[in-house]
Amino acid sequence: MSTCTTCPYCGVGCGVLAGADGSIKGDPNHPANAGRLCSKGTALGATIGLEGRLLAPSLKGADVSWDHALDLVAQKFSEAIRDHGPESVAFYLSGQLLTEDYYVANKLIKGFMGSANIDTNSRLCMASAVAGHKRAFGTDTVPGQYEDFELADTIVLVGSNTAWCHPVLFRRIEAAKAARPDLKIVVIDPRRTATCQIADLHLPIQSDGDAALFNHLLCEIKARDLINHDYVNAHVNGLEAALGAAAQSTASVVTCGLNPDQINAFVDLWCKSEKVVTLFSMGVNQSAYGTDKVNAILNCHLATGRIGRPGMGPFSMTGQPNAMGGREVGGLSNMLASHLDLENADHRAAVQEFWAAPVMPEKPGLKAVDLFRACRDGKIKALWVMSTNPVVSMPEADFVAEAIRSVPFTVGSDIIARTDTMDCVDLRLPAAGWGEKSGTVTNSERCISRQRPFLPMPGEARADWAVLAAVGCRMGWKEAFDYASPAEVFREHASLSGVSGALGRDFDISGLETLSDVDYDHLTPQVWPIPAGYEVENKRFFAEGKFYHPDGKAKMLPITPPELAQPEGETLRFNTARVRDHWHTMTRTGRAPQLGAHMGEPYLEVHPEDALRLGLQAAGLVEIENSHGRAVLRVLITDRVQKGACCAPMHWTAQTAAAGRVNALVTGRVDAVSGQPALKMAKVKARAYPAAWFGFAVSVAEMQPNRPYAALARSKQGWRVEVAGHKLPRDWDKEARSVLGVQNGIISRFDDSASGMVRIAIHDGAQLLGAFFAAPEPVQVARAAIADLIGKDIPAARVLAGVPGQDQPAKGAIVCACMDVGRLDLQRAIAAGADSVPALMECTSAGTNCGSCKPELADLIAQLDTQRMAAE
Ligand SMILES: Nc1nc2c(c(=O)[nH]1)N[C@H]1C(S)=C(S)[C@@H](COP(=O)(O)OP(=O)(O)OC[C@H]3O[C@@H](n4cnc5c(=O)[nH]c(N)nc54)[C@H](O)[C@@H]3O)O[C@H]1N2
Ligand SMILES: Nc1nc2c(c(=O)[nH]1)N[C@H]1C(S)=C(S)[C@@H](COP(=O)(O)OP(=O)(O)OC[C@H]3O[C@@H](n4cnc5c(=O)[nH]c(N)nc54)[C@H](O)[C@@H]3O)O[C@H]1N2
Ligand code: SF4
Ligand SMILES: [Mo]
Repeated sequence: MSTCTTCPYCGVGCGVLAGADGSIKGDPNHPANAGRLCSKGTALGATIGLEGRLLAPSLKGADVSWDHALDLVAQKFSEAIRDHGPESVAFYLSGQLLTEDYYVANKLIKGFMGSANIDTNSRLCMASAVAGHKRAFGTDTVPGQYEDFELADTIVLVGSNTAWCHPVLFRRIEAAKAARPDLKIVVIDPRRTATCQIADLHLPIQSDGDAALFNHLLCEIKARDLINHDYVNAHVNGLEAALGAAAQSTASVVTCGLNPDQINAFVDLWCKSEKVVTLFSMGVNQSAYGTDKVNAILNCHLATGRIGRPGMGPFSMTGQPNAMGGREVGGLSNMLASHLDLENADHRAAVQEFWAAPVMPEKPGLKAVDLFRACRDGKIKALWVMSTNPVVSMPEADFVAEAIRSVPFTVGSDIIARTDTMDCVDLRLPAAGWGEKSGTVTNSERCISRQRPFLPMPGEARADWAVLAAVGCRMGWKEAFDYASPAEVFREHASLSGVSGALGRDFDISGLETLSDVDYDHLTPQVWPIPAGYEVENKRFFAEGKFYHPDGKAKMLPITPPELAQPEGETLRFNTARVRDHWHTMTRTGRAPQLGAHMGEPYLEVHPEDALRLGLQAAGLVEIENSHGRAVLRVLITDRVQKGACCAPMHWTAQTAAAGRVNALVTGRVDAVSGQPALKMAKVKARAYPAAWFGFAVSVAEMQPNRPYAALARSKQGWRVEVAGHKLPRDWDKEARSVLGVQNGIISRFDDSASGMVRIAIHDGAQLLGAFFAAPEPVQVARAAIADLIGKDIPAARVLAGVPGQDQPAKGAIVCACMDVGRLDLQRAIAAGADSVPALMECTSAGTNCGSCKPELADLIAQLDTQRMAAE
């Protein structure tokens, strides 16, 4: 028997069928995925074990009862409000909370504590899209549906690595293109990402060149007489001002890093297809000019009336599973609830009456970057962080750690006992995780789906909504927070949305306010709006105007593109991104061996010419530094990044790497309108890290990342680590034991004088406890094969050889996480004649499960083709 639930990772929001035994399948009946899952979704079963879980409340390291913990939170927040006013308390939350959790948190702090200091990691993610939508539409509405990608003639992906970050939507686009090769795909990204594999056109734009490019497009729309005057006259203000600003900035398109042919090809494609979808994601939002970039894109769709009809429109892709739900409950410090405005007195009065709330803040609270600054300045006396890891994910991450530590009373709610953030808080509260908790999430196309439990709550873990409600009750507001179930919370949320609907807002799900508990349990995926009393046939917005500014019209904005930062002297532009198989700070994906094998280390992509200039060696180490912090990363030399730029993934933490937390170097510079930080735009100095030795080790014990360079990953039977040191140890046996965390057992050792490699195996009887390889150069051993030997009865000679047995050819780095196929396996198959993706899939089985690695398979074939051509 399996339970029908929703994936807890990205905003595609795929339906999952989960068994209590950990079996995971895509739900064929979910409209988002129709049975598909990506590598992360497929591996969910490997992440639900109890390893590392926080199982009881703990105060400064000592377990305490829930009663004590809840009383303490209620007391500390009450005292702070009494002594220092409501602005002295704050919540920092997450788009990974369920709507029910989020609703209760927002109600508690805004309506009852009287503070608007509630912000969330969505500030780092969606805030510019929200602000851009509100400026243009008068509300934060994503007009389109996923189906539009299948109906479009041109799809433009701006600042989105869809292939890795929204893989199932990418699969849908891929399938649409296979069925209809005329469907054109454009990727606008400074890097050549895996997404470019299906692109007809890749525009390697300079970072933040987007507004200039879309302004230029707007000029061309006018020049080619493509302005939809009927639509604009009836439904849009601001055309002339927007055109004027665009005309003035025509020169700036020259500096956005593209040549005229590339620009014209893009303009031709966009102009020629009425059915054009422009998807945008973090390359647009995470910028000091993010909101302007969003409006530059929306301007082009409004001017042509290409919005809200099948196959066309702007599409802001949400990142987290419930980023959209967070917007619905008004989880940000400048929102109210149900898409109502905090600064609108009528809206405030309506919500206050609905909640029977004693107080209501009239001014927006602090946005994330300012919120942590206020913590450091001593203005915040009590802080609650829930379902997010800001010590890793916020800019100026070292400062954020210090800021959290300096608040007199801090609470962290997480499923994991030790995260970089949980290490900084006073009181740790164990949360029920995915598979244990119950509620709803809303995906990028406004589809509300249920997350249903299929596992018992472990230890003393509790659902986040229940913990928040219990604190509300203990603070004296029992009537408002005495919820019996998530269904009850959901009904109240739906009912409040009816108030919002009556005030003429877009978010209305009051049709769900009368769901019984049983109906809620059986709720099938539903796209909003869902008003009470009638069916909305067309789930798209704005085809017939009806915008949410007071006059019902949309607004085009005059956009002035920024002057683009040129690299100065030794500095490189520092971009940050995601990898295919890891989720954010890896607290869950880091537990699945198959996911750690794709990209096992924190790395820096650098252009070959920069690598040469800076003396960086392939697979060597690089140290990057600026006034905020430093990191040491593996060098990955590639022309996928531009000269003068570099890029690192955001995922590594102090728990998984020695110096891989790259947000220590990201500045807290924010967009003036949205407050979203420019997470993709720091500057760093880079130099080779002078390692005296490099090592690779596998152990049955959980190792610590405690060498100058260290990156830890889960392997099937134990742990694997990449390490390096800046001084040769005097005693290699001791060093090996220390790295491996194994003090017992017998050491066997082989020193290879030719290569300078030291090889050490530790056995307990016949069982291999650990293996350690070190050399003056990055070590070359068959990592996957050696990791597979750990914990087994294996003779020392076999381990020390450092090569796989004859029955087991070396795999190389894992490309297909589902079927465990490595780069070397694939290269051998290509050499043997598999010269297309289907052929490679057929003979290696790579890509045959979730298909997330297909762009990489195509890339490998292309690389070998290029090498062959060069050789001929
Ligand atoms: N595998 C995986 N998937 C995820 C997540 C994850 O952690 N792992 N996280 C989820 C979340 S919360 C989010 S928000 C989404 C993010 O999804 P994406 O936005 O696709 O992810 P990123 O890799 O952060 O950034 C996308 C691209 O923006 C480019 N970029 C940087 N600067 C600019 C610029 O100035 N202009 C343009 N046009 N592009 C630029 C980068 O080079 C990068 O390739 O992914 C979701 N899905
Ligand atoms: N440099 C750089 N920085 C970035 C980004 C970038 O592109 N570049 N992207 C930004 C974006 S878009 C985002 S969304 C953020 C994401 O950054 P974070 O939100 O900090 O990352 P996560 O690892 O997803 O953190 C979620 C935490 O919640 C815990 N958790 C899981 N389930 C539950 C639950 O049910 N209840 C509770 N209470 N806790 C739970 C997890 O163990 C984990 O510790 O990072 C941002 N930071
Ligand atoms: S695309 Fe992958 S990570 Fe995103 S919801 Fe679907 S299965 Fe989960
Ligand atoms: Mo995000």
